[in-house]
Amino acid sequence: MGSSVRKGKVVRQTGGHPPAATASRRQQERNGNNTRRSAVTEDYYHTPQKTAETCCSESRIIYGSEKNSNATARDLEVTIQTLIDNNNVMIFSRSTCKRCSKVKDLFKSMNIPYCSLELDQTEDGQRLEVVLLELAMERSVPVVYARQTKVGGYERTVKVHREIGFLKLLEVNGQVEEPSYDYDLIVIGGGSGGLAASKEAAKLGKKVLVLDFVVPTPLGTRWGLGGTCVNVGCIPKKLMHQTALLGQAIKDAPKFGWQLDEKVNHSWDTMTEAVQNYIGSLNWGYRVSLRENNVTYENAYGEFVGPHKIKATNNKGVEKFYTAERFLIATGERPRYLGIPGDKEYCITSDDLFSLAYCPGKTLVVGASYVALECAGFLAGLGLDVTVMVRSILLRGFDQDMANQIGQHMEEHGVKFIRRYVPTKVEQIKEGYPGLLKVTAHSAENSEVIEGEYNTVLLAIGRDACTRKIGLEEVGVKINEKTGKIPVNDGEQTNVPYIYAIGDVLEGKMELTPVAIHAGRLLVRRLYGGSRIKCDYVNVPTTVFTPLEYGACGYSEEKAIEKFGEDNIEVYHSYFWPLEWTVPSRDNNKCYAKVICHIRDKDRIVGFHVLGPNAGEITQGFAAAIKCGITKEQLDSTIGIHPVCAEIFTTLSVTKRSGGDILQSGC
Ligand code: FAD
Ligand code: NA7
Repeated sequence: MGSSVRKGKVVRQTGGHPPAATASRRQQERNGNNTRRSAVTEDYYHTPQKTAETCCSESRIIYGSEKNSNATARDLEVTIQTLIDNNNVMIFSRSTCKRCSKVKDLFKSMNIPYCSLELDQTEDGQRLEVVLLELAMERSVPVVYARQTKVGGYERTVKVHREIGFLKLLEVNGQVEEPSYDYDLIVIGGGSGGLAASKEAAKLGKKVLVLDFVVPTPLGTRWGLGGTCVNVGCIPKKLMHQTALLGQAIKDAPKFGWQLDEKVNHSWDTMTEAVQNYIGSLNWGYRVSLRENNVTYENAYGEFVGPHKIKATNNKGVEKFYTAERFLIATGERPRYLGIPGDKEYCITSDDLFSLAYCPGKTLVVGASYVALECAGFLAGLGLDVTVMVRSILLRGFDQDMANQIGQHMEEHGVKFIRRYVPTKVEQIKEGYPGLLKVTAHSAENSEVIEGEYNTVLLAIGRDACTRKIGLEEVGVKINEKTGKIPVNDGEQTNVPYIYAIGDVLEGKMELTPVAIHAGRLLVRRLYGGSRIKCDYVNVPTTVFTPLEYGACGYSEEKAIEKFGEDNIEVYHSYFWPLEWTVPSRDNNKCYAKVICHIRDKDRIVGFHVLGPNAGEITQGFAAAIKCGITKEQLDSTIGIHPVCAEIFTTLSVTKRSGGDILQSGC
């Protein structure tokens, strides 16, 4: 389980002696000389533990990126030369060629690591082969290089093996070079996923480096270690949601006998200071825990500069270079901007909101997904004048029945909605904290134009994966060019086998903190702990912290219909009235419970949805039951807890299809 990396170049004595650092290397280690270390690790070798196939795919993908598919002959030459330069033994091969297989078997039998490129499985492989054969002056594959020198084809390789021996050929001063990296694992991004994975890897005895760097927002906001969730996501969001809930509780309190003699006011400054202080303690805690787990942390921006090699640039512009056997991309996402005049100059995003030095005042929230509605919800809950500008629908991707009920509830509680409009211009009318902004917006349906004045404009129109400026093209990691997201296999491995990705950068996965953490830990346990357990991205529960909270797990009604067919699903539903809401006469028939059952699969519950207080707390437990495959019958036979909101799920009897009455008037 121990670390397989040595600092810098390491050699193995011929004759199978254990690894030993060279004298100069040992000296470097004693001196802690980083500059020397990066110079030494200019050399790059594949690890001997890896199979030849792994090496082969690495090389293949180095070449086969989309960027190179229109490669010129010169590009192809560079690709070939890079592979030769970067590998102690490089075999150009075809997967179907028997002589190629024999050559690879020969190296395997000698336990000599090699890298092979399977030209028949490589994009542009045919063209590559033509250029290679010309360069090497050979007639066919295999073509073998050792220590950057051509050995030749099959016959010549066998001859060298018999007459000289490859161990001899690869020997330097009586020693055979072995691959060496600065780290076993370098994690780029110290957010939810990256921190969890790095600590887990270190616990399993690996040498780990985490790079975390926050590029400031256009308005200059930056924050500490921990990523989005801690600094500008889940944590401050939930605390501000709680602030709004307390405001509601204060309104309810007189009905329960509390005599609030003075007018109750809210202080934005006190709230943000308290929230930021708590975040500061978490930032500190993360640093301590990295240190305690022997994870090296650098506050530096990571960027691939070559195979197995990364550049780390700190905020003073100082660059360092590190190598690792494996890499984990966990760089997350950042808010998107509209690309209209005035957006970056005058608008804020969620990255700015939670530490805003002044109360935002009258606010326009642009966007209609959960970040937008949550922010709009708590700002309104603080008593601010809030408008949401919606391009199309609310909460795209979520159950629309639930989304519309959330919108209706927000509207009834003072949030204004401008539907089917998109902003086209933001101008400053008055400077200040907050100042005054004029927003021009166009109808998404016709040519109508509207204008409005707001103190603050909050953009929540989606987030872009941080993948376009981290040198992925240098190592051939493919991204979805449209979304910037990274496709991975079911083991979170990118198309470059030594590079993995987790969290919000992943294509087609839920962007949630526990997902990033879970995937990161499981990945590391598979890589270093002998585990085979993969992350199950199905039935991940989630909660939207709008004023009326929404918890969900499994399929939305629309998706269930699409997947199983309308006739094959049964939807059971009901409104409910939380006991706590009865005395203050709050919203009867706003809280709502719904389960979606797959009729042909024993009425298995495939969708769970709840609107009401503590929706997240409710959903968490039911998510475990859904993971275990709970059926409607089992749910019905579960005895409820009285008087709580969640008990409604044990008594759902009205199907949506029946149109039966679901209104509630008491407990
Ligand atoms: P992040 O946590 O984003 O971490 C990535 C880190 O990498 C960042 O620190 C970034 O600065 C750094 N980085 C980027 N590029 C580089 C580089 N080249 N070199 C070094 N460092 C780099 N999820 C929930 O589960 N529940 C919620 O209630 C919830 N609420 C949210 C509310 C908001 C407003 C937002 C924006 C998100 C919310 N999320 C929530 C989502 C959650 O925050 C993310 O899913 C989670 O943080 C993703 O973790 P990650 O490790 O992929 O990335
Ligand atoms: P989402 O889920 O990507 O939603 C973006 C929202 O913004 C959605 O309502 C979009 O409307 C709207 N949008 C997108 N572009 C525009 C423009 N140009 N003008 C107006 N409205 C626009 O983003 P979120 O920020 O809520 O959440 C992203 C992730 O962050 C989430 O998964 C969490 O992990 C955290 P549309 O429906 O496309 O018409």
